[in-house]
Amino acid sequence: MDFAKFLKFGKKGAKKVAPKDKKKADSGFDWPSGVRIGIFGHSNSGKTVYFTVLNEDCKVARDLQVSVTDNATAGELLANFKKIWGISSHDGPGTHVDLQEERKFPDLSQRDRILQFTGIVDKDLKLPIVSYDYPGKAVGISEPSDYTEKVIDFMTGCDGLLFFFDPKILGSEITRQAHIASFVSMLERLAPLEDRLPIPIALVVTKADTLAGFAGDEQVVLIGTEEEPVVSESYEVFLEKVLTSEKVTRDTSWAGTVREVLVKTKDFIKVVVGRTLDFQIFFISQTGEPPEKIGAEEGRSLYKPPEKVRPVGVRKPMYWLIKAIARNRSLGKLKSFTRWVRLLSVCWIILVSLVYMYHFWFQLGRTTAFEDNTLNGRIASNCSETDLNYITKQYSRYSSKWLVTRFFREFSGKAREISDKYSNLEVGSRASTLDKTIKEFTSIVNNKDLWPNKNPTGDGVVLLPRHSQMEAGLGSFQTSEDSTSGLAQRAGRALELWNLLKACIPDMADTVKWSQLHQTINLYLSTPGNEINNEESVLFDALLKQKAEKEKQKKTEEATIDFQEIVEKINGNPNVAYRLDTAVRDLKRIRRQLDPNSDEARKITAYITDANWWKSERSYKFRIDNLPKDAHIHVEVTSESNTPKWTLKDEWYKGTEHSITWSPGSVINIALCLSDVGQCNWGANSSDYAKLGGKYSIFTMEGQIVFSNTGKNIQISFLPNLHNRLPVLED
Ligand SMILES: Nc1nc2c(ncn2[C@@H]2O[C@H](COP(=O)(O)OP(=O)(O)OP(=O)(O)O)[C@@H](O)[C@H]2O)c(=O)[nH]1
Ligand SMILES: [Mg+2]
Repeated sequence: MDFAKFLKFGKKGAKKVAPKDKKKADSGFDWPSGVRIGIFGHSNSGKTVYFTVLNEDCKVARDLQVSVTDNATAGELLANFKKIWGISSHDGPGTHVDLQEERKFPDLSQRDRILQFTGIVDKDLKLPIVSYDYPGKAVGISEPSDYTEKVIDFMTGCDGLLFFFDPKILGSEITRQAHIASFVSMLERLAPLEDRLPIPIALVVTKADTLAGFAGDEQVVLIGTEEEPVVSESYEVFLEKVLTSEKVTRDTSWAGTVREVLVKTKDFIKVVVGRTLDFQIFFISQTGEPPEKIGAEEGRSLYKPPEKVRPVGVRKPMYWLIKAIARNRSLGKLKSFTRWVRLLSVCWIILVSLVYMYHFWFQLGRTTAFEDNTLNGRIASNCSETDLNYITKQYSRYSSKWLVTRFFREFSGKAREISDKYSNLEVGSRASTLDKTIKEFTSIVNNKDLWPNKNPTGDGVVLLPRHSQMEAGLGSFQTSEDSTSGLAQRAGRALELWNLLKACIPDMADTVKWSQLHQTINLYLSTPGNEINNEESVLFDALLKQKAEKEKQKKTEEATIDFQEIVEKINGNPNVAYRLDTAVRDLKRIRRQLDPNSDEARKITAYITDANWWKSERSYKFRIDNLPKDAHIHVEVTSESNTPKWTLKDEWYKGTEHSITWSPGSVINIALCLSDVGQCNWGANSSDYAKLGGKYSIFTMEGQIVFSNTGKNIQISFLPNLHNRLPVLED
């Protein structure tokens, strides 16, 4: 992007046109590109002489140099120079001689001329300048000419203006008013009344050599640097301050002249002061000395240039104007830049606001509104799974939106947390639904009256609505859950046990079926990774118990007297070692005497199989029901010959559930720590210690354990109860 062009955008009025485009103004006049300097002066005000003398004066100056860039301008200036200085040239064969002839001022301009030159200020600031000399009567209000429109067009597109004022009209009230009025009306085209004047403007009083008290260079610039602020004041303040300045009061005659000029140009000064800081008043003389009057023609006297033309102050107005224009341009660029920055800032604020509004009102607002509408005044835990699922999805969708993940990351994170919480509630609610269904199953198992009846006309059982409902409840977890999820697996286990129970009911005497149920429960308990919760353990216990009751019922119908005695002896002995070892040994001996295909032999085999289950290394789940206040325990299982190393680095508290891996003969070491966690060194420095030994030490862990040194005790339950799982001999 062209940065310069970018900055120029936004200039006002005539200045809005970039230099390149200034060639062709709206009115259709063609003007060359460059910094446009307008000299607004009526006929005889000294414009043509000014351009000529300025060109000569700049040739030896340092502060301002002009270098004419086109031949037409150079030719015009040379011709006028020769006239004023009285030089003519004679070209003979091989010779070129300058001759002195009579000096005279150029005639009043009859046609216009565009003047182009490069202005070099203080040797470093170089600007292409375009100026314009024209017949002065074109700007007279009363005498419009062919050039009037063109001159106005040039002036209104100028970068700086000099108002040439001929002091000879000071005495003529009407002419003076007319001249000032035409300049003021031109200024109003530049900037409507009251508006800031956008370009530097100077009043140049020409022919100052004719003014009383004018003594030369010191009086050229009226407003000294220290008085510059007065141009922002009202006319009255301006007048008073200028007239009381040391520079003016130094010479009373000069003070009088200045007062007269300022008073008589009041209408012009009033228009300018207060509207621009770029205002100055110059007094210049192109000739230096008053020219000698040689005659008169219509409306003016005729003069002859003095013998020595010594211009006074002619460079000053041009120097001041070029500098002010350059300063304004850099300020203008800065202003454009500021304007752009402001515009961009506003756009940015609007854009950011829109993004925020879209996010907060639409994206977030819609999500929270969905939540509010769905909850409808209820607390989340009272909502249905469908509702919870709906809210979870809304928050999850919101958290992954493009805008949210990029610009509102914190909101995205929070929404994900909320979504997870609703999702957990949903899972929690499903888990509690499943728990309720399993409890229903347990209560059916515990009350035989609630069992399904045997189908009188065929196989299987007749389900009551309660059974079908429970069965469908369990089945729903199989279809709606991920089959690997804990809930789906728990429901699957319960459903399988329900089916096994249904298979048992038609023939209560079928011990194989009951054994299958028993084995299945044991398999569930011993499979690592199975998450058996409390409700499920209770169900297992209930099912194991039911089997024993069925056996008792069969006793009167089928058992032989001897076998019945053995059954009572074995099942009636609560000693673990007896049930798992002694009874097995005795039964094996009895079985040898029986017919291997007999019912009794089959029952004994089933007992031995159940008893053997305890012989392998297995994982057992338990819950710590009670501990002394603030206490925790460490548990380590070792072989009989080893002492615990307490390297598990895990402490267990009241109410928590854990598992240990145990095989017959293993020692269970329990360290009880009554005080701070850190001091016990993971059990090595415990408050008390219990070593549970013996072949079936795990059974001694069930129930109350008393610590001998401190007298404290703890309470542990296995899930499900170990004693209930001891093998039972069917009768
Ligand atoms: N006293 C005095 N008279 C001057 C000076 N410069 C010019 N004049 C007189 O003013 C007359 C007009 O000067 P010009 O430069 O031709 O005036 P102009 O503004 O070009 O007039 P138009 O071409 O009609 O617009 C000259 O003929 C001189 O008589 C000056 O420095 N001092
Ligand atoms: Mg002229």
